Amino acid sequence: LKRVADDVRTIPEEKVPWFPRKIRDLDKCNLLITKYDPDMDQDHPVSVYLSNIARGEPLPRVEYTPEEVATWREVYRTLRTIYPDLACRQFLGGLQQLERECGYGEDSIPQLREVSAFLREKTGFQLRPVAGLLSARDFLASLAFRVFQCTQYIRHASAPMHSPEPDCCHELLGHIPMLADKEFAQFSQEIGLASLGASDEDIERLSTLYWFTVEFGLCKQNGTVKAYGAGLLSSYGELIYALSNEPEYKPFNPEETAIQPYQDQTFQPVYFVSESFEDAKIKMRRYSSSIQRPFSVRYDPFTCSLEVLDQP
Ligand code: NLE
Ligand code: FE2
Repeated sequence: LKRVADDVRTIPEEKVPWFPRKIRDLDKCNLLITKYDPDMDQDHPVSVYLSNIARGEPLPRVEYTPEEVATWREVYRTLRTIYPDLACRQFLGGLQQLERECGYGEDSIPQLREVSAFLREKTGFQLRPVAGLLSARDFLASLAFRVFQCTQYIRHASAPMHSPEPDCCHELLGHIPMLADKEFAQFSQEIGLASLGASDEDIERLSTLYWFTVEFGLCKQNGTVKAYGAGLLSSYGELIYALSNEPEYKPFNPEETAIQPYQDQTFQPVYFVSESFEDAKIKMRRYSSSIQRPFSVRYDPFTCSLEVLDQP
């Protein structure tokens, strides 16, 4: 009996993948899986724009070219006209605040530094720049600390209406307005907390859930279906398509959604619809607590660090 008790009280370290315990540990969560290699392309802005939380470096400012600002303008203008009909209430509220308080508009690309300061006041989320698509494990881990890793470069001018990879239009228009909502911020952090130290299989399922909610989620509001997923809210082409009745729709149900195959090269063939935000949060919470880990975590907002508790 004693041996059993000892066994369950110690985390078997070698079986649990490493995970960050303090916000500064996120400097080690930088595994890129993007095709883009900063060392190969010295002209690309991101090679100089990375910063480091541990050293407390301020978020780097980017000098965008007139062509880049023109791309932003086109993306902003076209999306702005369809948001009132197609975006969820929380998104519209966040975007209005950003326009009023954070200089959002079609004339200039907002800088991460200002946007991060804005978000910190709204929900405690902060931004950090990243050079491309991160590994799911590293990306999700940062959410546990209310840190959102953001690209700063912009999509190619030839394809403003859809980009297969994240860029600043996607982050600034798709994600940021949602992250200004308290309930959604909580939802995002909880996915992050569930991912810490999880097995590769569980990371795969959580990132699929993230994909079909935070990136491509739809939800019902006052009897109509609206978009809340950032991948939709930053793509004029896919936002219209996703709400056109053409694709397949399934009710959001974590057990089923977590194993739905997906691709990131073109529009999704299927979208998951939540009854409401509240409903998505409750279901996701139930799912997360069913994930088996030999410990539990609690986030301490005062120290921005985790308390790791052995299961009693
Ligand atoms: N398809 C999105 C866009 O065009 O903004 C980007 C998705 C990134 C996951
Ligand atoms: Fe995204």
